[in-house]
Amino acid sequence: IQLNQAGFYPYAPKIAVVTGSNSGENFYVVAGNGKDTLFSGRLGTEQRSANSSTLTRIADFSVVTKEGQYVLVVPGVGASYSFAVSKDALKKPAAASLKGFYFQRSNITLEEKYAGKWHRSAGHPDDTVYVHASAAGPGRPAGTVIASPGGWYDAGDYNKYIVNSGISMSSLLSAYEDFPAYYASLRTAIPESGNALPDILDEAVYNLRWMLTMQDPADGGVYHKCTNASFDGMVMPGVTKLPRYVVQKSTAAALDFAAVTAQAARVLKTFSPRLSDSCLKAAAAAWQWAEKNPAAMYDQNAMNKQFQPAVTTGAYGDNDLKDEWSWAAAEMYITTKNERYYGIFKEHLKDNVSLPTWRNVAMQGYYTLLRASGDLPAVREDLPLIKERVLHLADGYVSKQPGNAFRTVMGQSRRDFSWGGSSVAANQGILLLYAWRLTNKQHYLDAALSNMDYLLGRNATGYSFLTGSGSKPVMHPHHRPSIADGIEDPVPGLLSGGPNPGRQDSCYYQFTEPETAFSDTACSYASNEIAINWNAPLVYLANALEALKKK
Ligand code: 9MR
Repeated sequence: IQLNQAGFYPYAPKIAVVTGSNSGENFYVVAGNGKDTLFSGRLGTEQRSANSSTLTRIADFSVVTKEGQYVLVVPGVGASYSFAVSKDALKKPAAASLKGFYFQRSNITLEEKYAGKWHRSAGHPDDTVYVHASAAGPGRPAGTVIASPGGWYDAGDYNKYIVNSGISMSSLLSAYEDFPAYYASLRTAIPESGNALPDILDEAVYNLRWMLTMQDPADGGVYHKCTNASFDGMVMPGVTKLPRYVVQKSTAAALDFAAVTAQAARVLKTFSPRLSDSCLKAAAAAWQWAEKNPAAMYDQNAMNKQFQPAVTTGAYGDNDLKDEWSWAAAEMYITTKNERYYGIFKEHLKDNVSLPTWRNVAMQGYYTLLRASGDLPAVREDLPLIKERVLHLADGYVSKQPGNAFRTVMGQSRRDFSWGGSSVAANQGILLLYAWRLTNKQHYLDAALSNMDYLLGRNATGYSFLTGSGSKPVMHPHHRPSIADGIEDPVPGLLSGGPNPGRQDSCYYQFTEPETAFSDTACSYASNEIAINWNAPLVYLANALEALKKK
């Protein structure tokens, strides 16, 4: 019996999915004491999932609004995990997903008072980083030592990648811009919690300061990543002392950097005028570099043929930069109001726009324009088209939801199950929340919540993909600290990638269909790694749902 293991808001849809062939007809929602039956209902008709051979029947108990701790019982099948109906059902996972970023911080000691049993010493200091031969320039020949400290580790590995930091920062800064009042009071027990900035911005600034070190002050270009030559072993952060490099400057890195620093400049303006100012200058310099170097693609294989040492860590290579131009132009425009940037955005309005991923970022710019455009004449004319594209995607999600065997938006296409599919679910949720903002129609909000249910257990694997949340959370993510720290529970608040039939890691998978190809093993980097660009949209989604819940 699969359901959101964290629980349900009193005034929200409540669905459990009974999987497998069974003869059950009725289900009962029973109070935690085992005695009081609050509700009994009939299971829906059996359905075969389009994404696996899983058979499902739906138990809809949305009418239960009384707060409490319950189990759902299906005679002949069994009982579900205990779950809550509570106005605070998602409060903990929402805060935990943001706290997850604190645990990814690279160069500081995670003290026990903030990190609990997962306290650890500082990881890679990155105070001595070599300019890789691929990144050599006039002021900085190969081998020049620079400092590039701080920032979050990307994922289960210990490298720091500008492209992936870009979309992750965008999701966090946008979360703040869309829900400032909510975040003003969200505290996650991080070292900066007492200062004037909301915690979500403190967390973002920690990574922002690292990003700023990745720009070459001589020309404004941005190194693609700060990395080992090859991945560290399964050890705690900072144990290995292998050389660290900044590698080739890339157009994608420059544009993503420009977009993030432009957004940060406006978000931080009142909190921290000097940092805001530095961000604005950095954004302009990166943009100019990109204009002069529009075809500096990051092609790791080609780079390795030319330069030593060979670099084999995450590539984040992308050779279609139309969407990066579109996004960066939108952020630059909204921050500076300089119409030249809007002109570039407008040139890209003819391009396709789709759900955001690290390599497909145009939608992030659409969101920013939707949020900020009210009184900008240049945007007004294009706003209907931007809205229509968002609503078109959202309507597609909502219309296919009833046919989905798990009644989630996630999984309407088999392709949703891919490397980091959990971020597909989270980003679909975000898109639906923008659709809700545009229309005030409740069904978009409910659909967004269905994907939160997916992430926390209502899926064909039965796992909650968020570490530390729910009765059956993933326990063995491909995450070096969680593997090496000797603590049974993985580091909390981290989102596993989820089912990925590509199974590029060749680890052991018990099931291999699109929605079941998941392996809760440390081996499985293709289905069970964690990553900042998956956590960040979860932060947005979970906290937005918290901010918008019916009180
Ligand atoms: O999320 C990335 C996915 O889209 C790619 O298909 C995959 C292979 O290139 O890489 C993923 O990103 C990984 C990165 O390269 C290195 N750090 C861990 C990331 C998550 O697995």
